[in-house]
Amino acid sequence: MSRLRLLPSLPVLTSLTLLAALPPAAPAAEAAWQPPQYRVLRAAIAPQIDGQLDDPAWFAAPHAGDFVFTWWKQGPREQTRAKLLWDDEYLYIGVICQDAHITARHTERDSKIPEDDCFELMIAPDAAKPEIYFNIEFNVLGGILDNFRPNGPKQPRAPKWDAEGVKIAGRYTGTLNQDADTDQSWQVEVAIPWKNFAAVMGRPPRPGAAMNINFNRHGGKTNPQYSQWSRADTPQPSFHTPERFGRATLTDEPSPFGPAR
Ligand SMILES: [Ca+2]
Ligand SMILES: [Ca+2]
Repeated sequence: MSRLRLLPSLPVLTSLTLLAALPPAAPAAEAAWQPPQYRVLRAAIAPQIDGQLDDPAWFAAPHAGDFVFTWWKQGPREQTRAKLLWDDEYLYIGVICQDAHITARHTERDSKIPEDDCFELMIAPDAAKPEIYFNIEFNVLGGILDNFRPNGPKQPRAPKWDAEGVKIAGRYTGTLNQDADTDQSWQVEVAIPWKNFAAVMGRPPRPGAAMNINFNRHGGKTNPQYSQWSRADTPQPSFHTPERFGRATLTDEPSPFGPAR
């Protein structure tokens, strides 16, 4: 299989004339900024990775809250519902994306996933080392682009980093790549083995482990909005702002139930 040249997220973002320079956020808004928080429940029964978010563990897990449109200029703000779960082997992501025009064409690893409607997890697995982070982007077809930044956003990413053993499945309600009609949503279910983060964190993680994370979306061809869980602080679109990631804590609270008492 041929391998396409990697395209970092930043040049893709900044090349879009739609998102020209915006003034920085107002000082008052900046002073009030607090990182969003998420308590990651432990999956009592591992979800089946089939793109259906109907597993009992997902049912009982809260979503992370509304996404923000940090660099919004115009167009509908399509929302996202994102959840995390964990167990000894995996970090699980369940996401539903509101989307009137679903774009998804790329399936080859590390291909131009950001051109599609895609969802991105950014994770600094050890909150004590916030500059060391990974980003894993995926679309509804299961296409993945992933990278490792061992020395922060201003230094080069690792030459090659592919998360191994990732399980992913997606579903959608609507049509793909047919923007004359109106779609409803797409959803993806992902399991990422913790062992991929072994360079940064012990394995397996323990309850109470603190991580810095963010979720981001690219909106695809039509209405190509950028949205994210935790608001970046850059005037130009950039998701590589680890100092602005939200906070996640692994809990030992089981989902949906612990043992009967
Ligand atoms: Ca499932
Ligand atoms: Ca879209």
